[in-house]
Amino acid sequence: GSLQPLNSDCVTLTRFVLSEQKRAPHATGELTQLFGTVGQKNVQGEEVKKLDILANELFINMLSSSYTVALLISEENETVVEVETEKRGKYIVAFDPLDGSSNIDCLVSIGSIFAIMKKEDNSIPSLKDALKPGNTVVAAGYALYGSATMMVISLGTGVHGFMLDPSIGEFILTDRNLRVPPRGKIYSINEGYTHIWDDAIKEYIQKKKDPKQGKPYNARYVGSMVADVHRTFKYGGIFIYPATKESPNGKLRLLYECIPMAYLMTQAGGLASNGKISILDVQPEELHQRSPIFLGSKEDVEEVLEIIKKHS
Ligand code: AHM
Ligand code: MG
Repeated sequence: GSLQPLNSDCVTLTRFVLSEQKRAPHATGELTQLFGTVGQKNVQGEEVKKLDILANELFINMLSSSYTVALLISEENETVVEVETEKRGKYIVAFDPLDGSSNIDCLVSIGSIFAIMKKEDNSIPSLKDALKPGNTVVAAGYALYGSATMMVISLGTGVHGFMLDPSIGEFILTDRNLRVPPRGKIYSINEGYTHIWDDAIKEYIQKKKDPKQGKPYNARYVGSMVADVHRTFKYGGIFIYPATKESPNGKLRLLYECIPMAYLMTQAGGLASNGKISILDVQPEELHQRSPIFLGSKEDVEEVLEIIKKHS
């Protein structure tokens, strides 16, 4: 067969972040340097580790040695991880190194999620620096390990998607300025918990299935937040992980699951609420705090919020 001509001008992730840096008037290059660490691989395979532990070690090692980070918050670490003084930079990174743990063993899509914040002063990094609301995020993103590997990021100027080309080991810009459709036809929630939902959630999901109230929505639920949120970006609709009678704050974690996704969804023209206020306005009080989340197409989220208001 004929060889595909080599594209000598494709926008790699590194190239994209560099050009974003040029657009920022006071940029020092440190954030760019931080992104530079994501493309590099370093799996030495000394011993077989659980994939999520391995992913966590990779995140911590690569971020700490980027000389850009002061403090790390990981789903896998009970307390904050302080970067040693000599390697310390000005950013704070909250991440879930490998989300969707129940899908690892059966090879269903999983992902990594992160948010980047800036440390305001030169004080020794501490817990209070970690408890920052979503409206202080400077960049966020996720990697989805699906039928292809994709990175979706925002540095505050829209949401952009990059597909990994394994033949050259680069993430190539494939989805510039991703916008979530204003309304979708999909609801995504774990319906096995119907018996412990609030009446508002029951009413909303019932409505989405009732042909008398419009064309019924499709149900889609992978059980990996990154996959469910990525589908919502591409096709529209709503992703819900509500509070229930058993877990009054839902399941998903505010700092490294809800906030990064809320930041991205807002940047893409959608909404992300905890049922009362924007996820980005919630003041975190604990490192591993949970939050209910309603995220997706603007009109779909508004619709469920109306029903919640009516029931409250
Ligand atoms: P994890 O951090 O243990 O992987 O849990 C988070 C995952 C999310 O990816 C997903 O949205 C949710 O848990 C699914 O939970 P459930 O199985 O209760 O529906
Ligand atoms: Mg998780």
